[in-house]
Amino acid sequence: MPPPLLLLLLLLLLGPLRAVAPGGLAGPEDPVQLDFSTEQPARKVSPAFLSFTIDASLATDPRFLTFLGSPKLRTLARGLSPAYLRFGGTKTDFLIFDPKKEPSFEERSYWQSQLNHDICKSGFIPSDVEKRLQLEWPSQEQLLLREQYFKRFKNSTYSRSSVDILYTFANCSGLDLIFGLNALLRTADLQWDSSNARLLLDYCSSRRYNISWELGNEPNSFQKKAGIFIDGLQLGEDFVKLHKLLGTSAFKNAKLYGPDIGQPRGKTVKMLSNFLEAGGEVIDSVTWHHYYLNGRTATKEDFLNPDVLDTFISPVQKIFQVVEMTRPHKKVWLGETSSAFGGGAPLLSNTFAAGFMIIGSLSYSSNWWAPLY
Ligand SMILES: *[C@@H]1O[C@H](CO)[C@@H](O)[C@H](O)[C@H]1NC(C)=O
Ligand SMILES: *[C@@H]1O[C@H](CO)[C@@H](O)[C@H](O)[C@H]1NC(C)=O
Ligand SMILES: CC(=O)N[C@H]1CO[C@H](CO)[C@@H](O)[C@@H]1O
Repeated sequence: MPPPLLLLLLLLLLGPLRAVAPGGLAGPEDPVQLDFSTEQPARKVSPAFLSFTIDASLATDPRFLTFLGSPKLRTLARGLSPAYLRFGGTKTDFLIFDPKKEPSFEERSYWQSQLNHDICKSGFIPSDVEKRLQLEWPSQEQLLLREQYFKRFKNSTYSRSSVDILYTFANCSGLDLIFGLNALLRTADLQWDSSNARLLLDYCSSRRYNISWELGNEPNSFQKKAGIFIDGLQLGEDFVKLHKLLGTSAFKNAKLYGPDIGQPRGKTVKMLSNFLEAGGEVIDSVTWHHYYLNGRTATKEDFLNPDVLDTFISPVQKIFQVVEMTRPHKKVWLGETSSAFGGGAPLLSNTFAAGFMIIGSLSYSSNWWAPLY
């Protein structure tokens, strides 16, 4: 049985095929009768297809990670289980693990509220702390959006406590955590510097956490984001290095996904192909990202335009072409997607209008069992 949400999407998917529009094309005001056939699913996808990402920028100020203790949020997240929870995004490559860092006051309140309780059933942070964080969130959100807009990212450190809060959220919600490691930590000769990853792996194995891994986010735009150019061959070698490191840790059997590249255009195609030559063997799925529109300029008409919906098809074909040539039969995952990049299009990405894009990706990806998050 697919989870209810998935089933709902499958039902919606059948809709357009059976739409009855008497007298030709319906105008915007004309009622259209939809007839759903629920006897046979049109296609089947992985039960974890509808997975999702928590943007790593949430850890920029770790006080806000305590939102993940909300029982309401956990209940909602549990509704998506079985699913992957990916912790990733641009900030992945600007986060540094500091095992000596002390938890913030808010994080300490979070842990105190969990004392003597079953960790998954315990209460949230005290309501005055929660209210203050909620009041402060809009200005934090503006700060994060500004960082994105100007492509000027600062390094932030995260503590053991931050890792614990994230893992607890995943585990208590029945989600499998995929953690994106910082790929911009580099030695003088531009090789990946694995020392910080090693610290994190040591900590996570001491806690017996079960985590899958990624390395870097949209490495095709490292130049733009950080002024460092890393080519596909180098990145492939970096993944091999990470795979070796996992092999000597408690994460011997952990999954590794990558390279989380953006749209397969121009040099990015070459990068993917070189990456797969050099490192394709050590990854469990090839991941790429898709966005339909730019959130700052997208209009309602764009969201409803079938030509915009169809722009998903050609990058999918391109990705499969490259994978087929370099690592045939490797699984391909849509590793991150949404209607519009740059924080989404206000009043559109978070409304019903964006549903058509989700359904579009679903109907097209379902041929390949590609999880969507
Ligand atoms: C982040 O830290 C790394 C490692 O110390 C350093 O190489 C990099 O330049 C820093 N990036 C920024 C934006 O400060
Ligand atoms: C770890 O999680 C994966 C799913 O991501 C699961 O298949 C595996 O059985 C788990 N391993 C352990 C030791 O619990
Ligand atoms: C490491 C850890 O805390 N794992 C727990 C995740 O949740 C399951 C139950 O859903 C526990 O059995 C594990 O011990």
